[in-house]
Amino acid sequence: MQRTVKIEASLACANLKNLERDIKQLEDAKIDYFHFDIMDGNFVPNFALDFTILGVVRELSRTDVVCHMMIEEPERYIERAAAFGPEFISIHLEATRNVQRALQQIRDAGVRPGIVLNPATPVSALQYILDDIDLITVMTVNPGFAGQVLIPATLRKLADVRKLIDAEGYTHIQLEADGNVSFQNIPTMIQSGATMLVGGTSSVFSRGYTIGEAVAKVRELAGPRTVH
Ligand code: S6P
Ligand code: MG
Repeated sequence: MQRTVKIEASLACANLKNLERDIKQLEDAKIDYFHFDIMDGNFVPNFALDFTILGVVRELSRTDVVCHMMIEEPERYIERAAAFGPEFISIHLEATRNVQRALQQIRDAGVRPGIVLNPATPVSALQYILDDIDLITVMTVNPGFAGQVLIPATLRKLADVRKLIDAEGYTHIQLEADGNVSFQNIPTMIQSGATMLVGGTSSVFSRGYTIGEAVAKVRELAGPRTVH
């Protein structure tokens, strides 16, 4: 079996002064998704992109978007996010009390639901929501900031989530790694079963590479992987 790996560009790491140029270069590099971080200064101690910028991005490009909501009670903003037509909206398991209800809200809005786990959240938390999601994100750093160092235990966690997905037969669910997806970490992330990689300052927007060169390098490292 071959798993095709999709590559995302984390737009929070783009040069906002030259957003149009970066988007064009990402399109030329045939990036699979734009990863769009929304923060509330509460669930995480920071702010990132917002719906105004998402509107600009959607005007500039038809590239599919993964909307990563790092906000408390994300159900308050699901309709707003869905109005921009992203492919996925992913919410944090730690941020809502009624997880299935929030995921259903995403589905009802015509968007594919994703769940995100912070590094310390156990994999077992996924067991009863596999029917409700199309995407699982393992945060490989604590959310809130770009440019952090990967937490090593999260690589084991990726592999544990992969085992769960395969054992339960939910092979349509994508497995995303978010945080310090560096050229160095990519091979292990792929070996651990990731199918979507969020490229930020440590790969797609890495200094010393053009966007085109960086995406090509990520793609080469990620490759289509044959699973036996
Ligand atoms: C982190 C956020 C991420 C970052 C991305 C940055 O809170 O959800 O999507 O933007 O991980 O990448 P890097 O390579 O700087 O860690
Ligand atoms: Mg993110």
